[in-house]
Amino acid sequence: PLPRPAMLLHCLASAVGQYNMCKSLVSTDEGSVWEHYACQPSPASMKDYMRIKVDPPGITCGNPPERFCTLENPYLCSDECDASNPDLAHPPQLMQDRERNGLITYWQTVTWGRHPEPLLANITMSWNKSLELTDDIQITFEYGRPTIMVLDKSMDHGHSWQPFQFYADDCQDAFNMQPKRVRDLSPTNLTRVICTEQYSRWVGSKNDKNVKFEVRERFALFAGPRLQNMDNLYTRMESMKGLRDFFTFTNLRMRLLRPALGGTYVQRDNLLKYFYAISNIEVPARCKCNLHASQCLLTEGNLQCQCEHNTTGQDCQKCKKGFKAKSWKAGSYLPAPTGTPNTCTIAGSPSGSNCECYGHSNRCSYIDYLNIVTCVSCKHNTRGQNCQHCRLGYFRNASAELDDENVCIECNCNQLGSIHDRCNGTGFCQCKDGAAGAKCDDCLPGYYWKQGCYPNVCDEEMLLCQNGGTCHMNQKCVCPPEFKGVLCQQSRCEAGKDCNGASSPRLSTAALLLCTLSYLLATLSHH
Ligand SMILES: *[C@@H]1O[C@H](CO)[C@@H](O)[C@H](O)[C@H]1NC(C)=O
Ligand SMILES: *[C@@H]1O[C@H](CO)[C@@H](O)[C@H](O)[C@H]1NC(C)=O
Ligand SMILES: *[C@@H]1O[C@H](CO)[C@@H](O)[C@H](O)[C@H]1NC(C)=O
Ligand SMILES: *[C@@H]1O[C@H](CO)[C@@H](O)[C@H](O)[C@H]1NC(C)=O
Ligand SMILES: *[C@@H]1O[C@H](CO)[C@@H](O)[C@H](O)[C@H]1NC(C)=O
Ligand SMILES: *[C@@H]1O[C@H](CO)[C@@H](O)[C@H](O)[C@H]1NC(C)=O
Ligand SMILES: [Ca+2]
Repeated sequence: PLPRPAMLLHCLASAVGQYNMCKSLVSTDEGSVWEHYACQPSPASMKDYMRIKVDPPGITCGNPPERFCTLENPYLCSDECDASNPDLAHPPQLMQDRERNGLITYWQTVTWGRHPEPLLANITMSWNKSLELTDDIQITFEYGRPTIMVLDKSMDHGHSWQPFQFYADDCQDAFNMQPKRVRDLSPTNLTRVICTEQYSRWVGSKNDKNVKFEVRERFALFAGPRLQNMDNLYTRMESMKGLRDFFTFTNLRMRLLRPALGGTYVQRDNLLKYFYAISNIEVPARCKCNLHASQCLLTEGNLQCQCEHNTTGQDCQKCKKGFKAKSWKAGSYLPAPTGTPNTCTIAGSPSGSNCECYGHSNRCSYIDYLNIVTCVSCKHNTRGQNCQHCRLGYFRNASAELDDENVCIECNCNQLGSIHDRCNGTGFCQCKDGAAGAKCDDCLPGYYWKQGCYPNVCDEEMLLCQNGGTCHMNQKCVCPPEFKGVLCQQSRCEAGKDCNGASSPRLSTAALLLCTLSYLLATLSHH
């Protein structure tokens, strides 16, 4: 064991600036307390976790068995690929196996028998997890590297893809791009997608088998040639737009567009020497955990960050339930060497000067004349200094916590039946006279609904229509011709009143007689 001071030094050296610890117990005057730091998992060989798919179907050699030869030995076509014989098969998984005893194992395609049709193959690698490159991607080709290929990446599980790097023995000819090397890049354009000729020219199949995507050389632009100044890189990761994303991916895809040709043109008389063969794909990367985890483990077949700081999600990309006092934030590499954890804090915990918005706002503003800090633009139908109330017209969802997006439910009061669109704490609206129900969309007994509740005009019990009238939908009595009135209670012709002629001609004749008679009487008495 190391002597104590040396051990301490050793621990410090490995802890500082590595972001490999999420927390540690430190002793203070008030006793031991946890300190929290920005943290990230260590780099790992991600080929162990990748799922490989090759396209098109039938591109892998050996079904049916076929012979092939090599560029360096073009007239000795005695090698055989046979999918049904384990010793002669070259299935895709040999691109990610762990080779033992120096025995090289490789995936191999069919030969270019269909020339001049291009020999195309896609290799798609999926992780179902956001990863961040930590060193060069390295693809090892046996029997020569392709003369044209593209490396693509996806950051959204294969929904969208973008080129990562182009490779060709002649960039201008293949992609109409100027050939570049990573060393042509400067800190300002290091995320530029380039075409490189470095890995595609014929140098003999044994001399250089590797095609690289240069991560180290790009890091070195900030961290120095031996990556001795990683702090500077991490500082740039925080400040330079797109830098972190450039190294982030969930899937990679190699599009092999033309095989090795041996430094010359395609020789049609011997197409059995043209094919692709890959013995290894190295993808050194770490799980992207947004600086909230130092471990990333395989759970149920998928990589999963072991989230700290009260975060959760595959990439620790959100706050745990009940810890949404503030909006989620990724941890930060700054300030070096331990960074800022940006911990999710418990909802409802006293926060001092720290303004809580329960995750419904990510902006606070200081109101000078009230001397308070208040949340701005509360979302999810909340309102209040801490977005802790529901907006008018909404009520609190009793089964949701204050930091839940569903915390406020619309009152949904019936516009015609209710006085206004607000409701009480359990969602009951305030009803107009005669209206009923939580939303005021019903009527009390004795009322009928017609764009609101109105008292019944007639019914079958208390407000019976009379004289043979019938009650129509509680709204009116339909009366026989001789009667009128709300309940048909009134005869159309009562004594002493003028009767409507049309309805009863016999009566009106009598009335006329009566009138004539009284006129005569009046005339007689006058004389
Ligand atoms: C390879 O992938 C690209 C992009 O999805 C697609 O256009 C192309 O057809 C694929 N090639 C093969 C051989 O499957
Ligand atoms: C991808 O990972 C997520 C989260 O771990 C999981 O729910 C999902 O089933 C995985 N998908 C596949 C295809 O494995
Ligand atoms: C990157 O910038 C450097 C210097 O600013 C320039 O010389 C170089 O051509 C640029 N590279 C690319 C690929 O644009
Ligand atoms: C997460 O929440 C638990 C429970 O309240 C608490 O004990 C722990 O200290 C929190 N972790 C951090 C990093 O704040
Ligand atoms: C109330 O909140 C719970 C928990 O989030 C949610 O499942 C439910 O849908 C919410 N109710 C309404 C009516 O939104
Ligand atoms: C809301 O109003 C209903 C009906 O008047 C009542 O039963 C309920 O208790 C009220 N809820 C609250 C929280 O006041
Ligand atoms: Ca292998």
